[in-house]
This record gives sequence, structure tokens and C-alpha cells, in this order.
Amino acid sequence: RCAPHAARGGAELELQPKSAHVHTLLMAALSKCFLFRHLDDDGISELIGYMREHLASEGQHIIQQGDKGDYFYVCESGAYDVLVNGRHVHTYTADGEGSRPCFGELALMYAKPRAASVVAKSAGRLWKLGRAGFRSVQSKLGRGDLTKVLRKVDVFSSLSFAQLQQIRDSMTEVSAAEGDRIFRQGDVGDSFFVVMAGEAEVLRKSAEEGAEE
Ligand code: 1OR
Repeated sequence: RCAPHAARGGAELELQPKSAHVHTLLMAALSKCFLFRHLDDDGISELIGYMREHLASEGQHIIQQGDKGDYFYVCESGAYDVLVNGRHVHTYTADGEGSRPCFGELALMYAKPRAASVVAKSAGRLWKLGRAGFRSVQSKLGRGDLTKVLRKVDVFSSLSFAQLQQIRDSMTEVSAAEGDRIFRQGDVGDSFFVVMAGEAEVLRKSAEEGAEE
């Protein structure tokens, strides 16, 4: 396949072939990742094409807390410490036994600063996916895929395919401009939404302040 958004994403959206070994391990890692569970194997293969190798050296800061999000990472080998405000909270370890942890999704998904720092505890090999690749695949949902998304929603999990198609057919497409309110906290809930393209930010009033955060 060719890269349709090459003009916008630049080099990041050039598909780069991977060895069979790397393809298999990335396919296994990404299909387990909840972010990509709505994608079929072709969608995941496209993501893999957008991924780039990152060789980590011991002590290297892969992610710095507070930075803008640029990449999402899959660990092929090595161990990676997660620090929040300098405090160790977790370690990701790729053990060669099929455990290929992923990290760095939060800032890309929610357009928020990095929530933690990630530091290589040892040398290792990572695969990284840039924001443009992440977006281009996230926005590739057609109407057929909408049924697949609905199937992943917990409250719909007991419905048949025909029932899901009925729900899908009763859905209408709405467009929003930047800054538009989709709904407000406290409104009567009469619709639910699937984000087909773009980003939606969730704001909640804190109990004391009453200001949205
Ligand atoms: P990110 O894009 O914010 C840092 O960049 C990444 O570290 C983050 O995505 C997650 O993928 C990963 N809190 C925040 N980020 C974490 C945490 C974490 N663990 C891993 N990451 N924890 C809460 C600490 C109060 C630890 C939970 C075990």
C-alpha cells in the first residue's frame, strides 16, 4: 500500500518494510494493545510499516515527563523504568518470552504532556510510532469498522452482529469544529459518540473549584 497522507506526515508516513521476525513480534504486541483493538491485521500491518527502530542505551531518557508527546513505543528487548516526579513507579521488561510491553500512548491519545519519564535500565531495542502514523490509522474507520468498534464496547458485548448493525445504521455522522462543545457535564445523556477522526478532550469540574480541568 502507498501512504496516502505522505504530504502531511512527511518521512514519518513512509512505509518501511520489516523483517519477518520483527513483523511477527510487532503484530503480536500491537494486537494485544487496547489502543489498536479496533484494527484488523491490515491496519496493524500498516502501523508496523510506519514504525522505526530506536536502539536504547543504558540510562537513556526515552521519554521526559512534561514533554509534548511525539512517539508511542513497543519494547522488543531491554528493561525500562517509569518515574513520576523522580519516583520509580513501574518497570517494563521485554523478556523474550513474548512479553513486549508498550508505553507512551497517553500523551498521544489525550494530547496531554508526558505523564511520566521512561529511562532505559539496560540497552535494548524499541520500535516507535510517530504521531502522524498513529493518527492516520486511527482515522481510517469506515462504516464496516464502526460495527467492530461497537462490538468492543462493554455494554454491547452481548449483542448479536445483526443488532450491532442496527445500532450502526441508526447512527448519524456529526462534524465538530475546533472548540465546539459536544456536550456539557450535567446534561441529560441522550446520545453516545464514537470519534471517527480528530480528537475530543474531556473536561471535568472539580468539586471545590467549580473550574473545568
Ligand atoms: P505518556 O505518553 O504519558 C509516559 O508517557 C508513559 O509512561 C505513559 O504515557 C504511560 O505509557 C507510561 N502513570 C503515568 N504513566 C505511566 C505510568 C503511570 N506507568 C506507565 N506509564 N503510573 C501511575 C503512577 C502514579 C504507574 C502505573 C503502574
